[in-house]
Amino acid sequence: MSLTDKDKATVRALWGKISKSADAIGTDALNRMLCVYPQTKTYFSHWPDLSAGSASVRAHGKKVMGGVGLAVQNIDDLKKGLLDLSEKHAFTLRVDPANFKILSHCILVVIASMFPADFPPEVHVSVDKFLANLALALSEKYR
Ligand code: HNI
Repeated sequence: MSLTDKDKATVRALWGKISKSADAIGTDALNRMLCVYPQTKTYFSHWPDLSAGSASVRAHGKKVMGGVGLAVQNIDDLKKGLLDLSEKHAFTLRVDPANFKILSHCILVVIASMFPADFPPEVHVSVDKFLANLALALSEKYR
């Protein structure tokens, strides 16, 4: 499960190609999470509008992808790099960590659909491992 040097190089290279579209990826991934897994809406009941592409969804998509960018920067030590974010989700936001896998999956689907030419199976496997490790690192403070 741990990332090899090849996985890390693959994720960094892909991020270099897609990070300029991070806001759009984040918005689409959140739209999908809220639509396909409506139980996740409970965490955002304070937003004025949870519908697809709303200002709240766009603003939050940007924040989430900022977190993914932080993870790429800290790919050599995700647990350390995401510790503050993990603490916030565990103790302030109280998000069930099962949801990290759900959003990670949505991000994977969006990257695959927006960048099909950059997403052959060998990239898919490295990105899947990266997102699984990101979800695990976000869960760190829960234990
Ligand atoms: Ni998450 C806030 C990153 C998954 C619910 N989240 C943030 C912030 C970042 C972030 C960054 C802003 C923190 C701050 O203000 O200091 N979240 C991430 C990342 C993932 C993730 C990188 C996984 C890929 N968050 C989730 C999931 C849920 C979630 C799966 C719930 C289903 N996050 C929240 C909520 C907030 C939040 C709720 C506060 C939002 C607000 O508007 O109040």
